[in-house]
Amino acid sequence: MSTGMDAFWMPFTANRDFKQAPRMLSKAKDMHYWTPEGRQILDGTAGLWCVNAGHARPRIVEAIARQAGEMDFAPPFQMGHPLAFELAERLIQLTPPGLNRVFFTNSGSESVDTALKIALAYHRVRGEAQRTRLIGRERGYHGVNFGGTALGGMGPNRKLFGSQLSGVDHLRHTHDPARNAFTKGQPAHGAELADDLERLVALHDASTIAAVIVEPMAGSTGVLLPPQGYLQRLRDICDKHGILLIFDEVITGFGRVGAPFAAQRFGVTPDIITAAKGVTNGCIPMGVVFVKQDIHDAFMQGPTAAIELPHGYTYSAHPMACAAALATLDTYAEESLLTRGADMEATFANAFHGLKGLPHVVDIRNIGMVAGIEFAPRPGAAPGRRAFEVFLGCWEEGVLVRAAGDNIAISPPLIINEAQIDQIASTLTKVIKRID
Ligand code: PXG
Ligand code: PLP
Repeated sequence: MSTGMDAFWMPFTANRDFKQAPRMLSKAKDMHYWTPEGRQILDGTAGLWCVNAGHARPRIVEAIARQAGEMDFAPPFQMGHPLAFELAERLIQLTPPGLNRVFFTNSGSESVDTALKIALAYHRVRGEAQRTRLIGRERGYHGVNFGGTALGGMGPNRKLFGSQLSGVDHLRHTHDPARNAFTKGQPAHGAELADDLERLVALHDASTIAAVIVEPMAGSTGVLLPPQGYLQRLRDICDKHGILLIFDEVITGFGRVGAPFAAQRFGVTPDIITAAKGVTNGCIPMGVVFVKQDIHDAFMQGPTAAIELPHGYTYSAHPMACAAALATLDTYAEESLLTRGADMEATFANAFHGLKGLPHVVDIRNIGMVAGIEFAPRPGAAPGRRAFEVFLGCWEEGVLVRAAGDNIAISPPLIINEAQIDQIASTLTKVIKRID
């Protein structure tokens, strides 16, 4: 018999387990969700790393409603609408110097594939068409489209999908608990792992390599911080060999690590930044690719009647998303949310590093308003079971956290107060103590 839940094939979900014991959300405001039965849940994940200003903020709600009545849609190809231009100008006030050209998409995955295509095309329009190789990193997540799947570094996300792109290589990941466990902020050890890029250059020759894409802080694989000096070393090697450096800031963008972008927090400027999620506070899908002006300008040659970049989406710069994003940026500015993660970092770090010593906890990591807690896998069980049980236990106790492999990630809306941080930490403590 149908349960009424059969038709929806849920994304990244254990469909059969979920449909046996659904976890449903039906309302949200500020720091909280509510279940259909009316149970209140504290949001420790900003939805899925995206609701950085908290839920249903009035300015954003009003902007979307107003825009829906004003103009629902405008074709983005060979036509324009004012909000798209206004939003691009506003966004480049937040980016590192030079990253002042903006391409709109509808998701992080689309931003990643767009950035990879721009990198390939950039080399080609400059007469270096042989630069086609793309480099990612183990334990990276770059979304689920073909480019992002190929460049990503999570085995289970790749193995079902064949050979994907050719000419892709990966740097080793930087997670090294043997040397760095329980570090607050950036770990001391591991900058030398950036030299993997020199090895790939030696192997393939720099003239074949188009770009390197990394998350400045890996989010989905458990909050992995860049070792001190690592990102700068990658930057230096890219510069030396004419390779573009792409930071995937889909999670780290818009305040998560205590600055508007991780590039600013870590003091390293890439050539391209991909973003999504927080640009609209999660409430309307939108992605963004920020490109250095000289990359953009390399395309602006030849006949002016020619389309310089044959790429774009039906919903690029969708008017509703632009309206939501402008109101989101206003809300971030009014409440200084894009730097609040830095102001609250010590409080946040102390709350979660306080879990050190609890059973099975083998590492704790933090920066800005994000923390990762790593558990030893249960011997003989599938990986990630303990973290998943902690997630379930917290859900039962009214707190939403996210399980990522053997890790729990905490990434609340940036409006969270101290009592709510304590509630997440004390709920985790209670739940961790009772799992085996
Ligand atoms: N790049 C990065 C760095 C991301 O974190 C994407 C690209 C893809 O974005 P879209 O909007 O296409 O989903 C992401 C998305 C998790 C989790 O469990 C993280 C993401 C998505 C789903 C789950 O941490 N990040
Ligand atoms: N498939 C077909 C048949 C289409 O006509 C289009 C867009 O017009 C697409 C895919 C791409 O859709 P989108 O622009 O929303 O990514």
